Amino acid sequence: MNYGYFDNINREYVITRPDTPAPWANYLGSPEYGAIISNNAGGYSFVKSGANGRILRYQFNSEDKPGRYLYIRDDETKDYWSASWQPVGKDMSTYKSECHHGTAYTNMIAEYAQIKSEALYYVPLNKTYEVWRLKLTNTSDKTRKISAFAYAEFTNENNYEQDQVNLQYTLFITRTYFKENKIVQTINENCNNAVNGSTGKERFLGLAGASVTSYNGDKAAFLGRYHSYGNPIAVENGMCDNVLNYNSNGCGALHSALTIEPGETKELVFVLGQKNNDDADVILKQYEDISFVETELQELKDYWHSQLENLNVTTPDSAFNSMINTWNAYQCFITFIWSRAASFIYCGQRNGYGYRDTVQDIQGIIHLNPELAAEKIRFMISAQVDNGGGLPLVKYDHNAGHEDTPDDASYVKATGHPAYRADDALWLFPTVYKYIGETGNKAFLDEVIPYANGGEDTIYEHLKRGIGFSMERLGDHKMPAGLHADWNDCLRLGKKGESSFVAMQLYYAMTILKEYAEDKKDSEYIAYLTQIQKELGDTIQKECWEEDRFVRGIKEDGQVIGSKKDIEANMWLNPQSWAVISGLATKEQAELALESVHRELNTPYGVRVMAPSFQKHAFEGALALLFNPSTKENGGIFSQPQGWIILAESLMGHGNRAYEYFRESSPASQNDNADVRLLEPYVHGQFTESTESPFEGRSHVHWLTGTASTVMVGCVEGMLGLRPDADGLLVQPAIPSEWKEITIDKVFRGKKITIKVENPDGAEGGYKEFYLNGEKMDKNYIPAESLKDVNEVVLKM
Ligand code: IFM
Repeated sequence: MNYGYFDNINREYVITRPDTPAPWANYLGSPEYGAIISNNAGGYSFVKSGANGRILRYQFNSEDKPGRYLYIRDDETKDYWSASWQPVGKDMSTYKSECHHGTAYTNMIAEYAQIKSEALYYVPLNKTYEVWRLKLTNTSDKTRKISAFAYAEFTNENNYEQDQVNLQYTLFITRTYFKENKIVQTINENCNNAVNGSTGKERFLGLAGASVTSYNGDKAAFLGRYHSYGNPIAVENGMCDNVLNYNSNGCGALHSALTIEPGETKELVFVLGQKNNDDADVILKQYEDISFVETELQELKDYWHSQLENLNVTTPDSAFNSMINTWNAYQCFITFIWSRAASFIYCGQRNGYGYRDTVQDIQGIIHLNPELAAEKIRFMISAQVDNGGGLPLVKYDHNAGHEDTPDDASYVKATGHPAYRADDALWLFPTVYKYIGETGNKAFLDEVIPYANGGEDTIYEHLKRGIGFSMERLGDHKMPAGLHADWNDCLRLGKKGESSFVAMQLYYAMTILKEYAEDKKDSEYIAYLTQIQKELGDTIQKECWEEDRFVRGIKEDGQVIGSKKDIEANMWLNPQSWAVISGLATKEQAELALESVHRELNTPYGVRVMAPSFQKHAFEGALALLFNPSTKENGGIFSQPQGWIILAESLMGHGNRAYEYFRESSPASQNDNADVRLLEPYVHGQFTESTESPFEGRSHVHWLTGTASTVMVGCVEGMLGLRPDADGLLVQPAIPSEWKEITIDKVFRGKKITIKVENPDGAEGGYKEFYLNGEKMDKNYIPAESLKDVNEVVLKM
């Protein structure tokens, strides 16, 4: 069963049935002013921090309520409904609706009782307030008396936990006022610096384009006793009773009574934000000319669509196209901007960026906006400690050069991160490599960036210290020590335990840095890297290769983890994919390991992170045991590694396998399986339940996941084979045999390239001929200096 479709032209996902199996969300604004909205208008807003700047209340782990509600009432029949299907929830046989989730806007179109409504929600570009535009059209042939109500449930305190639980305090600190055309809510209004230096706050919900007929600033007065969001007494009565809150829960509720002639459309603009009265007036004034909304909407679309323009692919699979051209790309931007700040699962409590998550997130947008990526790379490098390790959590108020580190009790107390993780800084290597490849900006390596705790160095030297960090912390077998954890937060091998995954990351980092060292003719360092990489490679081969797989690691006490002999967890995904990505595996090992993955870990919904799940034979430190079998790190289909296995298969020229894995795990490919998957068919989640779960195929933790970037990289560098390096672009697709032709439009260093891949014989990798602007090339490589402004490339497979 499906609940909607991809509109690729408008870059929208259109929900045609509102009773989706979960709230299907969209992101508006940015964490400066962030808003999350579901297809039933559930959601919340905040200023700067999901946890400390919450202005709209939302009940987590509940029923997608409350939200930005717009109610419509026929004042003659007294029937009422909402512009989103919920909260009133009219019978779907008479209530028709479409929710258009677009790039940073959501538009809900509904028709009921011969009134067509359009509720458009957005945060104007670079602004810190939100707009709800309600359009009402009378599609009947008689004059209609219609009441429109807007309802916003303000928190009583910006800290969302305080708002939810510290009621003996928070219920008594707010008031609402009706001022002209708006409800103004004050918090601690007498407080201006008088107590603890704190200042009061003001929020508002205002109306432009019509006059306010009645209002409420008190939640209980608007909803009524024993009523709820689905049947507020004010809407039932067709009139608010103008009660404001004092020592109770506040809200903004505005009612406007309208007369709409046949065929006529009336528009109202509600604006919400955390602003004082004067600023709110200035903001509202702009919307007196209602066409301003269209201007702002166009601005938003132009901005976002321009962000997505650098790559456009046309393949025979529209799910692949929708994901790569719009939705996966858009999700990459959302994870890049929002990190793990706020969703319907993340309540916003994190006070910083996870190091590895953020450095990984950057990878997803490099091909679309490399300079935006570069800014964040610089920022993350400034969070590298002078010992070469990354700060596990980079605080939102990170002050490069002046930070404490995991060696300081103060850092541990402030962040809850007790120690360094083995992998954090190693993610910098592929990320920097991708940026330099996309731009050709080798001078990036010479930029000087501070260390988190003082001192500064060029990026090149920062990278050297990254290698040094691992090399100074080797375990007994001379592989990098596991420290607190590696990519897998649930795997505690012990401080001196060793992770094969990190060893492979380090091996790969050395390859990347050697390329830069060669460019810089840093001969002493090249010799050093060559030697340590050889030793590391030999060690991994000796300690970690077992017949047809690489093991997952070695515990501090010498126990091998992920051995074929183990009863549980005897096959792990990441060491197999990374053995290929890192270039460590021989061809024979790569083929064997990838085949083992397919045989032992593949399921109809993607590849399990390991199997069998821990149940009775977990080792001490296998925290995955905390989860039910086939869930998350305990044998679930962790989504992030799907990107790595797609990449690994592609690097081996296995287009059919790469595509098989893409289809199994891609949200768009499961558009018709929404009742099983539950999550939005346009975004990746964190994981999918696998075979031992009674709910195999159900996915969880929407939107904010590193999966966006890894799958993007797996598809773009892997399947499409677009692999830039400092000097040009390698084109090496690995596509399913059934794709006879694909076209890729890419902007590369400001030049347009159209790549036509012709595959008449049904190959899945490799190429026979390669042409650049009609000239046959001896390799499938485009030297950057040969590019014209507009280029035609043909690759015959
Ligand atoms: O790698 C981690 C990530 O940093 C946070 N979510 C879970 C992943 C796997 O443990």
